[in-house]
Amino acid sequence: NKKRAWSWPAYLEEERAIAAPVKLFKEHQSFPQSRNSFKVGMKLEGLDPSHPSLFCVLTVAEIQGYRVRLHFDGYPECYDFWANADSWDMKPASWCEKNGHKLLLPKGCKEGEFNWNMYVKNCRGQLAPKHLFKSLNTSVTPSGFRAGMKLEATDRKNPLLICVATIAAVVDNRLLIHFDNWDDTYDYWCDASSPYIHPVGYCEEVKLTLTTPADYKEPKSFLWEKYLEETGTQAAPARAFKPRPPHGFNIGMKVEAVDRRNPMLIRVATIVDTEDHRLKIHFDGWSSEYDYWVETDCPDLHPVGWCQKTGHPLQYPNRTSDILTAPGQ
Ligand code: MLY
Repeated sequence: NKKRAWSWPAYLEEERAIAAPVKLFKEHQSFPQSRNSFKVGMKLEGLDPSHPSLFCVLTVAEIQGYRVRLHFDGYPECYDFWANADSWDMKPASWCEKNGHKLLLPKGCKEGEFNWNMYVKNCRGQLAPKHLFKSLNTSVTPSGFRAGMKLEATDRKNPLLICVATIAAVVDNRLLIHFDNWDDTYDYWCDASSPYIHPVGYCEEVKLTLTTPADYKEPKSFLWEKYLEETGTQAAPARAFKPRPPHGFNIGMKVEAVDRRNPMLIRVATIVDTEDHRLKIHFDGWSSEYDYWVETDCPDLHPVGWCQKTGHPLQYPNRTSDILTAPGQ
């Protein structure tokens, strides 16, 4: 019963598989240039992944290689989530105030009375120093998108709907998409290359149904020209949209991917299906009931070798002889 240490090269050979080429990954998925210098206890501002229009007060609760577990101050641990240290969604203290975004305060703090310096002093915490935020130093090319402009966007929570939408905010090269007359729970951030945003007139051109704003008086007779006039707004210019080239990932390629059911784990995985902008991930040695679809630019997807390079544990495949299936299968 000789056991050799598991290794990617041996595994790829054994499986006669190839690693997904590094050039197919976005910079934020690929090997980082710097170390993760966040420390447990550091406080910051960041997006709530399940309500991305909201910035919240967060504390680093755990470090694992290049990843951090973030905790919402004043809320139960069950809301904690993992992010990469270079995530754009993490900002230093007072970033919201400087950039005109609302900050959701820790539970119990009163609006207008919150002050970062007092707050960290009172809870004997520390602010995460500015230089740790890689996302602050990204160079940005002007895009032509401005807050308030209208467009047609897929509702990511109801992906069959393409709807009348507004750019609620522009920060760096990111756009906050909001759906007209709906609350902000459907909002999401994307960039100019997102496949989920289109210029005004797109649905008409490709003969799809455009979902009009909630409570729009006569949805059947919706006309963009009229709506823009009624709302005193402008359409986002078509030239600002920069469609993505095809992704290049193929079925059978191996990757390292975060386990959605236990997001602290990264596992050996295989691409088992592809769409224009999504990949189906299978965890090697596990039942396909755990397969899931991810966006090709998802920050939880990494090239082979990422865990080793960043000092994160990698979950090796189960041996095929003990494939785990759910009871009843
Ligand atoms: N069934 C959902 C659909 C909401 C769609 C919201 N989009 C258009 C922003 C509901 O009625 O709640």
